[in-house]
Amino acid sequence: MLRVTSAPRVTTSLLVAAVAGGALTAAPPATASATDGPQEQSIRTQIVAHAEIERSNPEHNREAARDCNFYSGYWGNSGDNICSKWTGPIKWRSNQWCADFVRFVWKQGGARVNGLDPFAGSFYRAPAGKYHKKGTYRPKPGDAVLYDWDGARPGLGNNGWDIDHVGVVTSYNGKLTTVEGNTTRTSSGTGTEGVFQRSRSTKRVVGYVSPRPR
Ligand SMILES: [Ca+2]
Ligand SMILES: [Ca+2]
Repeated sequence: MLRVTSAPRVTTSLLVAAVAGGALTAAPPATASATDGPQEQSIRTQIVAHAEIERSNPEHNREAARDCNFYSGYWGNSGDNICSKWTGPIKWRSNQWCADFVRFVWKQGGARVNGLDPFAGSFYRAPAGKYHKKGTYRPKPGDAVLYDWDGARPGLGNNGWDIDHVGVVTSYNGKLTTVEGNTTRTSSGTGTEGVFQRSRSTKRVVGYVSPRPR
């Protein structure tokens, strides 16, 4: 639905700019959204919507003891089968589950998930998405954001194995707003881990991965 209304808006603003400025060479802002087709825009909208659905779903949005969580259970082969908790037919499993959360939301949103696994670095390694190094790209809603917490500066390491955490971008204005799994409510790092909205600087960001349509 959003793509239907956003497309004419872009056209109108470009026309207004062209008429007012008399400069047909004036380019739109160099955001990658200008290159997204309706299908990509729709997937981004769906990914953000599903991230918010999960964040507000008390059946999914908190881990139990020993990192037991719904999302690792959903993928079936992630981590360890040591959990006794069930959500419907899904038996929870124990793992560090940030990537299991993001790939779940990508799948619900209609994005490709081939090659993604429980490691955050799989978003770099997998063919599912398109990687953009930080500084070369303006992040957009629905992107996966890749963090490297340690080291002098954030890096991919050996084929992405230095990446420590992944979340879903919901907005960007110089600072990131994200929805992430296996994180705490605030940067103080206290409380039960779960699915939370986070506000983050890009200081420890390595790069971003754009979803592709299935
Ligand atoms: Ca945890
Ligand atoms: Ca690291």
